[in-house]
Amino acid sequence: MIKSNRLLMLLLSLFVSQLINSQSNTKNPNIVIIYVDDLGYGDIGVNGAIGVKTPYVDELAKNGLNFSDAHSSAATCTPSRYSLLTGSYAFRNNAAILEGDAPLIIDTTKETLPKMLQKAGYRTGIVGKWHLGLGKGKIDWNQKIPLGPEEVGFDYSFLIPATGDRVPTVFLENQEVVNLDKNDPITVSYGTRIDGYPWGFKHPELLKQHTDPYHQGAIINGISRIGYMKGGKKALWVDEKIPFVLSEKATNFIEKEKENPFFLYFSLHDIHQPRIANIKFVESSTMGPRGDVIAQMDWCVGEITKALKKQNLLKNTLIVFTSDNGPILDDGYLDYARELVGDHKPGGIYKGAKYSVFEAGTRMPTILHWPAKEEPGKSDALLSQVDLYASLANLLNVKVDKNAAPDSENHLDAWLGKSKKGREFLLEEAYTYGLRLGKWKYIQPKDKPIPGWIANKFVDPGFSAEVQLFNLETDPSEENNIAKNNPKIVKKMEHKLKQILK
Ligand code: NG6
Ligand code: CA
Repeated sequence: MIKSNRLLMLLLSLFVSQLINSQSNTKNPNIVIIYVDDLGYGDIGVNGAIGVKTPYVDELAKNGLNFSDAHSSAATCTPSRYSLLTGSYAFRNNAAILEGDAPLIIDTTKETLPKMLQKAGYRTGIVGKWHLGLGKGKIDWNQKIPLGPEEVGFDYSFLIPATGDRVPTVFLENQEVVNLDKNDPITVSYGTRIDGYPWGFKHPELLKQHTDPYHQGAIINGISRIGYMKGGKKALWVDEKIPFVLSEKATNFIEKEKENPFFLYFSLHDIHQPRIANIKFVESSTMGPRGDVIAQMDWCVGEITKALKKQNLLKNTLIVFTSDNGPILDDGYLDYARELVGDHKPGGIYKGAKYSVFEAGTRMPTILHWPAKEEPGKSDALLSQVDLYASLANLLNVKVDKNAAPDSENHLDAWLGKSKKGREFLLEEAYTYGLRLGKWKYIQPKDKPIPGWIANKFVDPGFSAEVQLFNLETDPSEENNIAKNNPKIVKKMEHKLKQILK
């Protein structure tokens, strides 16, 4: 009797655990976007990286889908992030690289990607780089900042406000400076020089890394930044610890929200300058600082996958791993990165880099990992990050608000590997426009000079006074301009671009 009772209990508990399992498989997935800063197509192991190993990212690719023709919407940060979160092209809002005290550029009356996910019952959080502006005008860093991630749709935020090379170099948690001492208030200025932290051009002896004329403002932690700053001494971040702080905040969020479907936008800063790897990663690549911070970024990715595994959530979490713009080599700071030594190609076989309208400017390393619903493999579907909004809304059966996401197309089947067909046309925003139509790549002519500050020896912005057309099937590195031989295609692309920009 006792024995049969036990058997019954055992069967019952098996049945219940089956039920729970099957429920967790049908439940809406958690969504994690790991957004890396300035990581190039060729900078990860699975895409041919030579100078650095990225085992955690490679593991995601092995068990997920690795895309070879997926794009950020622009070749710089703010525009790409703007498009990702609003489903709208950056040119519609003149979104361009912002200074550290710029106002919020997202319209808070409109639906955004995180707001759409909140509608679907998600808890939403951002940890890491923001760079979309804050507040309405002059920011008082000593109060809660009135406009930011919360008004854009994030329930929780822990931010690097702009970039590592811009002041203020402090974290914000839910729009308040972390560790602010009221007796040492923060002032930030991007115009007038203010006394406070010494200035780079006056005190080169205080610098760990020498730099160009544009990064000569406040020296903090031995690095002179863009902009001037005073106060907030206890709140200053330590660059070398950023990856640990961010990974901890991100894994805490996962732990806290494990019972809900959650959306985590984990926005890393590592590859962006200043690159100052933690000692744990120094010399972990053969490429100097730029390779070391790629290894550091990979470690952060591992922290996320481990945290999801620990909570038994990895299987039903949809992870998108990608980057905001192409690879940047030495840009400002003389960090003596050796990224071009040996065969490592930051942009893979593609031409250009960050800022460039050539393919490497926007063709991003992109992996989608969702073991519960997706077969591992590779895809060459033409996709843009601007489409994640509509595609995720489709996945969750949420209606996108009619005033929102005007440029976002639903390509869920392509993102999940069920179809090889992505976009017909794809816009690439840089200092001019690029347009893709299948194998064709059109570049709008532009005869303006290159902005002074990007005219360094590593940046080829890719525009010229002549119209350019490339056949990427036979010429993936955009070497032979065949516009003259293909007037019909050029016309078609010109026409389409005009239509988009109208
Ligand atoms: C540029 C900065 C560069 C970097 C970039 C933003 C100069 C010379 N260069 O203005 O250091 O901060 O802005 O990069 O000032 S992004 O990835 O956030 O777009
Ligand atoms: Ca970037």
